[in-house]
Amino acid sequence: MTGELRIGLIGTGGMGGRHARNIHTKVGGARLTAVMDIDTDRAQKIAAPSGAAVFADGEALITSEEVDAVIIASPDPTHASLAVICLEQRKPALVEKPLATQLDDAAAIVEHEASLGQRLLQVGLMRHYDPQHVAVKDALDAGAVGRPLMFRGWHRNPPEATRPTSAEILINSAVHDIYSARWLLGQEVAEIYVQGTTIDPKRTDQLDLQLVSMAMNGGALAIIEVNKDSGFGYEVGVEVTGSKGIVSTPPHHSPIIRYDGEMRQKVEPDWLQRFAIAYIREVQAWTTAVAARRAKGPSAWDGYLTLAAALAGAESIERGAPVEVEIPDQPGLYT
Ligand code: ISE
Repeated sequence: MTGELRIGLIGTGGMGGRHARNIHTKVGGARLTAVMDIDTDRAQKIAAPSGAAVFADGEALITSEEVDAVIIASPDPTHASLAVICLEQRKPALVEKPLATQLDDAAAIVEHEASLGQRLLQVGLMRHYDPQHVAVKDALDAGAVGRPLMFRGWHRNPPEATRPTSAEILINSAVHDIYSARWLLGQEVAEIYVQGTTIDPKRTDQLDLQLVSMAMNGGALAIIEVNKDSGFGYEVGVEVTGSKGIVSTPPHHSPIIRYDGEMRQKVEPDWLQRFAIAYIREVQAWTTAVAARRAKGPSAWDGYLTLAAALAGAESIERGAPVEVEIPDQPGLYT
């Protein structure tokens, strides 16, 4: 591919808006040429700095000759059908997580992509690009703590205007931590059990704090605390216990201040701040890989497996018991 990669963006909310800003100002070799959102005023504003065309329809954007590659950052339930159009058009796409909200849709996407024999999709499981997570992965790969035995993750969110259901929390939030556990341990989720608690006992389908316990297929264990409303800000970290030691992400990016009899450290308010660098690195890595026609990074297969575990987790809440996660044969494309 010669010249700049021409990117079409579908969805201009918090995440889409951030990707657009990064492409305008921080990512080299790429330019935003098309934008689509049902909120056309917002789309116009996002498109303006690069003079991108504004589309009223996702399919029209994907099929546009002015678009080489697509970012799908629209609401979760729309991801799967838009990803399918990208595959039909053979257009590379960065699909925000979750890849789909229904497992059958995710399976169909994996099957479709595998049948093309070409990786076109990357899924926005962006912990993969966070310098803190990468440092933990590098330490594990270097054998710094021996054989990984257990993953522990914490994922404390700020409150949202609309309270999600327990299943939505698993599908939208916990997929990140499920990905981190698989990636860092190098094992798949074999069984999952989710327990939770709520501040309002009447809202039994809206667990505020979930404790996700997983048995991995290589014998390691994993636990994740997912808090939908921490009450103090946003915090994500991981710790892996190995046979010879423990490696973990440091607490926060900001300085620790000791003053007036107190020791304080600022907590980031949300993921856009906590993962600011990861989002730039993610889109830069994606555009570079697309331009070189060598897709890397979290794949549709990762999207499928993280969703399978999240949905099994939701089922385990219903059943009050652990649920096995079926791991299908991995298509050769993803090995
Ligand atoms: C959000 O959509 C994200 O992707 C954030 O990384 C995650 O921490 C948050 O829980 C999600 O709602």
